[in-house]
Amino acid sequence: MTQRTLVLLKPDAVRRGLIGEILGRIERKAGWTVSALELRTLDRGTLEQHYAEHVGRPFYEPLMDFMASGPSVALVVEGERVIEGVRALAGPTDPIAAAPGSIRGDFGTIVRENLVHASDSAESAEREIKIFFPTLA
Ligand code: RTP
Ligand code: MG
Repeated sequence: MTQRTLVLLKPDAVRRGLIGEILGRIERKAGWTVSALELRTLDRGTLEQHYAEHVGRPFYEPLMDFMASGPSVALVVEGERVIEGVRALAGPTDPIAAAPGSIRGDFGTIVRENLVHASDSAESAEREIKIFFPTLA
């Protein structure tokens, strides 16, 4: 089942020089293709759309500040079961609970600064791809 997903390498990943490390893990999965990619500091409007589901949660404002604190890399990845697959590569939200071998498990300690975002369903993926790459078909 070929799918596409929206992935963000968050500002902590970019600051720490982990773009290549994380992109490499995604790229090396058989048959997966990076089909769009951009480095950009995300503005408030973009982040409000992206994190609309979390409005009102206690972590919302600190999350928005963190996500606007420096450049992120946004990318679209296409391939076999890529939605579930990138989330498996990332590991659970809390990096301390994430197994070694996963991106968050290998590099993270703080829940907010957990290095990556990956769409959680086909519906989220289509919604999020439109936010970051509005010209993509
Ligand atoms: P993401 O959407 O970024 O892939 O992460 P996720 O599905 O694993 O986590 P989600 O529940 O959607 O939360 C979005 C992001 O908010 C930050 N967060 N901080 N308690 C906290 O301080 C807290 N909880 C969540 C994380 O950056 C999380 O990825
Ligand atoms: Mg999420």
